[in-house]
Amino acid sequence: MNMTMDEKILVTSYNNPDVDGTACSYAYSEFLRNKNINAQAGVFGKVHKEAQFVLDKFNIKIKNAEKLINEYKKIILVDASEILRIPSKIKAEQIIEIIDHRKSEDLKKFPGAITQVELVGSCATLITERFKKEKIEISKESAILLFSAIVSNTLNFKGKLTTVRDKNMAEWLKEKVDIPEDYVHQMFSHKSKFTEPLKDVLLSDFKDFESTNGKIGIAQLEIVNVDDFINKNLLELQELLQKIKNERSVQYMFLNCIDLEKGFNIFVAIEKETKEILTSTLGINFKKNIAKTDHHIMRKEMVPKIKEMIKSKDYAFLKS
Ligand SMILES: [Mn+2]
Repeated sequence: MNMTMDEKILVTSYNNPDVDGTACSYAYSEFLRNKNINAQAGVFGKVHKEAQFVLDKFNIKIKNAEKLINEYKKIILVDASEILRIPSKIKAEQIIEIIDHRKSEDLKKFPGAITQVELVGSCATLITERFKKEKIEISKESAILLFSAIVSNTLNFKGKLTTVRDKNMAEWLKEKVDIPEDYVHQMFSHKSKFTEPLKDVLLSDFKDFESTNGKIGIAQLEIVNVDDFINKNLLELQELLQKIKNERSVQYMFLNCIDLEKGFNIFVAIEKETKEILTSTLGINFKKNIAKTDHHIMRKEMVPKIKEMIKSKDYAFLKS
């Protein structure tokens, strides 16, 4: 890649990035500056609660990309590669590089970008590997952000998408910065305390996906004490799922609640078809509107499987 000091480059992620998107933007821009490239990190929208926790706790500042975007012609996307989800102020032609850890069918839509997409647990792992490989000194701020991102994205290494590379890079980062004893518990507990209305909580990590039979809408929560949370809020959660389903014109709507400290998820779904699809895709059993797993499963793991299941059901329907 031909990047010189006088070309300003913005490193950013999706709107309202999680701790991975935030950490990668921050750290990768630092990595590039260390290589004499004029890169700046910026975030669009509001960072996730967990990311805000890390920023506040370690007094780290990251700029608002809305205010910067007009100054930049060249953009690097980290932890992001789906064209529909990139901030609207960015044009695909502006993207010169993409680093992500999820399969993307959109890479060809960024003709000017060099890309690294590798299916590790966290994009922060790919960024950390670059620091290590090129022996570039890492700041404490970048180290704690990247460490937090790896822990968060891999569900503290319990998630199925965790790889040895994630573990190795987290270990490497740990040597670079003093991490408080119960830091992970603090971070997870913080993201489990809600002060905003429950609807905002659900929408803060809601994503929809196209399927062959309408949109799949998945709200995901990663918190501690999931059982308690569901017991206390079930009625309201069901109402809100229905509401969001209508507002967002979603065909299949459900909530995936991941317990960060125990090894299970609880799903909440309100109608029959969605429950059937989840049951046949994931082998879970619903009692009324609730199903519990015996392991963690994250949205990004289940989406391709659910899409396939919906497709095969369409096919069966067409045949009959
Ligand atoms: Mn990520």
